[in-house]
Amino acid sequence: MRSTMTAVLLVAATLLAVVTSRKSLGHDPAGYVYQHHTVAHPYMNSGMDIPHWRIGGSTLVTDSYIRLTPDRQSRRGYLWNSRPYKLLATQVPEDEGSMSDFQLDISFHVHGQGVRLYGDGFAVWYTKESEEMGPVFGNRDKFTGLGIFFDTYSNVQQGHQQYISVMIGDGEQAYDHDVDGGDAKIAGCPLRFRSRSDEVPYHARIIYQDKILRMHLDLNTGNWHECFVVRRVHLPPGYHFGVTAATGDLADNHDIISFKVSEPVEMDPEEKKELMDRIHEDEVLEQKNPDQLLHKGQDIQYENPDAEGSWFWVGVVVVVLIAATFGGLFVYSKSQQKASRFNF
Ligand SMILES: [Ca+2]
Repeated sequence: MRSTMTAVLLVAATLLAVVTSRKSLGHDPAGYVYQHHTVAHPYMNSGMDIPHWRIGGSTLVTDSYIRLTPDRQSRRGYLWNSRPYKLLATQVPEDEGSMSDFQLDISFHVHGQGVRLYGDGFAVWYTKESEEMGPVFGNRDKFTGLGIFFDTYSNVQQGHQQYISVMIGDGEQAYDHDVDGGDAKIAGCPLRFRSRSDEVPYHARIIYQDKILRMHLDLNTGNWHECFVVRRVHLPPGYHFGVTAATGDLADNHDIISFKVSEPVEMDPEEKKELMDRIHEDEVLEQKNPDQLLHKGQDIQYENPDAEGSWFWVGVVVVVLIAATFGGLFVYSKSQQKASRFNF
């Protein structure tokens, strides 16, 4: 099992990212919505339960959102779909594409009182295991399947560099928080998905179709921005959808407004052609470097305030280096002058 999953991981390939944005196609899925795997307002239509979903930890359901963690330290909360995806053969006709294809639309709102201090983030799951609390954004470690991490705190940089990353777990590989996932990540993007408390929710669309996994976000700009595309991803039917969140020393409200699973629709011809061209380019690159089966995509660099900050520090370093070089040359020429005085 281990060797099979490792082989699957090794051939998962992240396409080189391009900065694309598509006009918003709306936030409602265009395909058939699987109600048993969907949670949307009103959440509780009978008693205190959400049909087909389980909550745990700090999760609190209100009329307008499902709060996985409040803006308080050291909390963990989950929302898990109790029904495995498409495990029942009668649920979906066999001719509806691959048995485990899906589109997942999530509306979320990450916010809190902290202006400079907030964390840790939330994660979206499609995994074999479910309802087990643990250290990976509130979920257990060493999961089997898909994890997408909306990380508000960079442990590597010790600062608030918001980053979304994806990992395919084999049940043995750990998620290392100290390095924000490290080499276990197969793709990601530096999008700022946290918003103010008075802002409306943001939207993520994750599509798994024909072994290609892609994610777009609409941060209320009216456009969908690509976060990543990974091909050769193998996710079987029968796993569970879930979303979890955690706070530690730093805290935030992690709210889920809706979580909708639907049948992915055919891509529009233009989008499909662009994707096929990128896959072709990727295959050509792969043939040139047959030893490097896993090549990570370059992150998309969006304009954001952090980028300005980074360029400022790059500028400072360049100025210091130039000053040090000229300073060094000056000292060197002076010492040469001194030496020459004593040499003749
Ligand atoms: Ca982190």
